[in-house]
Amino acid sequence: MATTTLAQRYVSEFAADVRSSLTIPLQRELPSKYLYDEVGSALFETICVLPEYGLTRADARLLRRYAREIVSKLPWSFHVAELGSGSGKKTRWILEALSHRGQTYYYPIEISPSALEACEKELGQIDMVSIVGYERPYLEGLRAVAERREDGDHLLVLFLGSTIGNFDRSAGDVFLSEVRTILKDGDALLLGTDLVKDVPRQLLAYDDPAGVTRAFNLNLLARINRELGGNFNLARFRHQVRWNAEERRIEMHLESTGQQDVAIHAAGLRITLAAGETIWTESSHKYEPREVVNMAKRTGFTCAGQWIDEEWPFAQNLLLAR
Ligand code: AVI
Repeated sequence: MATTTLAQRYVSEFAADVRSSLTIPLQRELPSKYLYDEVGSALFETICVLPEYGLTRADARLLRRYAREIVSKLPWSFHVAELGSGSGKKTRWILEALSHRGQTYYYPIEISPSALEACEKELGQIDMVSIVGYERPYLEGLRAVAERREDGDHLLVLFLGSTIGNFDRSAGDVFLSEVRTILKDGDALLLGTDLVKDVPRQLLAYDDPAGVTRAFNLNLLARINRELGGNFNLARFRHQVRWNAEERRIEMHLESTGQQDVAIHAAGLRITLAAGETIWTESSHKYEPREVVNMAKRTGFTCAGQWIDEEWPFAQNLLLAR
């Protein structure tokens, strides 16, 4: 009997997700997690250095300036688990601040092996810090980290870069509650959240003049062509960015510039897009500082501190598991 390899299972999961999301009535969608193949991840790294996208710099600035103060709110020594570490650059400040208290274990949790490797290279040299990477999805990795700890060890979970904003608000609550069930009383979560700011500035951050975010968005169609045998004609799609005031979120769409047929072989799918119809590819929710305090309460945490960047409204929120 033929066995299914991991790679085959992954392709069929991707194909099934593409099929179900592209056939949603009224508004077609594609899941934003598929934006991050090797090309998409490289484009995202470039987005992070764009002058119009201040989010990543604000996140890093806060950690550089306040890591010691943040860590001073934690009563004992902590091991650190990071959900989606990326290259790990921003994490240095927190690890350095914690390592003054003694040996610190750092567990980056990442599905991308190349990001894990980059992270180990970047942070491997810090005195008193030992790194053990987990190539797993966030919650699965966090469970594995929590299981290996000894009685009396405390965990600080990092969820930086406002990745929480890519979840719908209700899914964000579910995710934080799940993190909370894995943690013990006295553990902590440092959560980065991008804050609501003036609309033109927010729109420009997702529709930069150099077209990097446009390429990031279109790469999702290119990826479907490459991996699932799709025939999207990228020249017939426009990158569209909207501010949804009611939901307080940026939405990225791909707009079909004319009526067109698309076939995706591995998904067994044929669709016709109307002129002006869009495929919704990502949401990026923005928060009010107070809202994060309430979100913490609803999901089993207490907000022990909030640090806000002046240049680009963004908050680091220290949440204690109570
Ligand atoms: C990863 N995430 C927090 C980014 C954001 O701002 O929502 C992804 C991104 N999409 C377009 N530009 C950046």
